[in-house]
Amino acid sequence: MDDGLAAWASFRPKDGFAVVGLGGAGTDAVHDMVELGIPGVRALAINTDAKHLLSRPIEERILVGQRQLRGRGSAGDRAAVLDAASDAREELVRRLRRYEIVFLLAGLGGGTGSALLPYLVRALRETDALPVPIAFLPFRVELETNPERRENVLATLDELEQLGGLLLAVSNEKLRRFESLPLHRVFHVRSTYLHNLVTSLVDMVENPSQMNVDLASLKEHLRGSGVSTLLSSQSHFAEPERLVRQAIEESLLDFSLEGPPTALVHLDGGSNFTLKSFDRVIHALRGHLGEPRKLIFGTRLHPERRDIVRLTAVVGGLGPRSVREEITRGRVPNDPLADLP
Ligand SMILES: Nc1nc2c(ncn2[C@@H]2O[C@H](COP(=O)(O)OP(=O)(O)OP(=O)(O)O)[C@@H](O)[C@H]2O)c(=O)[nH]1
Ligand SMILES: [Mg+2]
Repeated sequence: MDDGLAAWASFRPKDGFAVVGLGGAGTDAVHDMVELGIPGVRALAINTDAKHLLSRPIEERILVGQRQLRGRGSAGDRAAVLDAASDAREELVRRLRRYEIVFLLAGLGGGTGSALLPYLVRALRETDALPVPIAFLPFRVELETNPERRENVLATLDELEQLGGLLLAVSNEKLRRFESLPLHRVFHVRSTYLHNLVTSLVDMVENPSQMNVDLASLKEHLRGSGVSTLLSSQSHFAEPERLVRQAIEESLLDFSLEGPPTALVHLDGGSNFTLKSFDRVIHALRGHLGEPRKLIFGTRLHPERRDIVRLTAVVGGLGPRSVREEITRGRVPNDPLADLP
């Protein structure tokens, strides 16, 4: 080992990944991910609601706005949260800047997550850490019945749009196909997608595998991805077309492509997953998405998966319309009870 490499190995310049829940929904998602297991990833939660923080055992928990909000949450008051965040700025940046990639998760519509998401993206852009904002778009019924919530969502999207760069958007509305599950199980589906994403990215750079990607390439790719959606699916290795079609149909955001997308693809396969199987998945993806502007991929073999392949992908370059339409489109069906005699 040469001296430079030995020095790097004994003193890693930065920690790898952190997942940070902002506000109630973000914290719940991080808590689910911790329960699913995220070895090597630091978990943090930041909230104005002390009771909620105390109820979620996460490694690092930070209460902001004690002076302004007294640990009671913000009741949708973005301005009060921004005021609190500016007091806590130095502390928050100091805690987060040590990571290479910082996933910031928030449900839009409340005060805390909606205010902190663009605030922390902007603050971390001044450091070497790469912020990856993940916004949960509320159910349409929430937007239609609560104008303040809607305004908070739009204000947050405006700010994120002005900041440009990567924004991973997932829509609660797309979870409706699980509507007969208890509510916490429905949100858990979204947490599982996010868990697949984070563990796939960690695998890509941290665990030597058949095809891995270096950290600099991963960060550069994510930086250039713009508005993005998350895909995840699994199927038999002999059905690559089904794997890809299902991933697109079950994407957590309805999207239309306005040009060639970017794609980050990770495949977890079993002992039967061959180079040929890999090629067939990439071929199917190109068939559905067109020729990506940029594509990076990683794979990992888990003998216990046997014949089942899991695809996890971030498709980027969607343009802001995909998110705006999700917020503005359609109305919820009329109250079914209203038609009763
Ligand atoms: N996973 C999850 N999502 C939720 C929950 N409650 C609300 N959401 C979604 O997340 C959005 C934001 O709500 P919260 O996360 O509670 O808001 P907050 O960021 O804590 O903001 P304030 O409570 O207003 O300070 C809502 O519009 C819902 O779509 C929850 O308990 N769990
Ligand atoms: Mg809250």
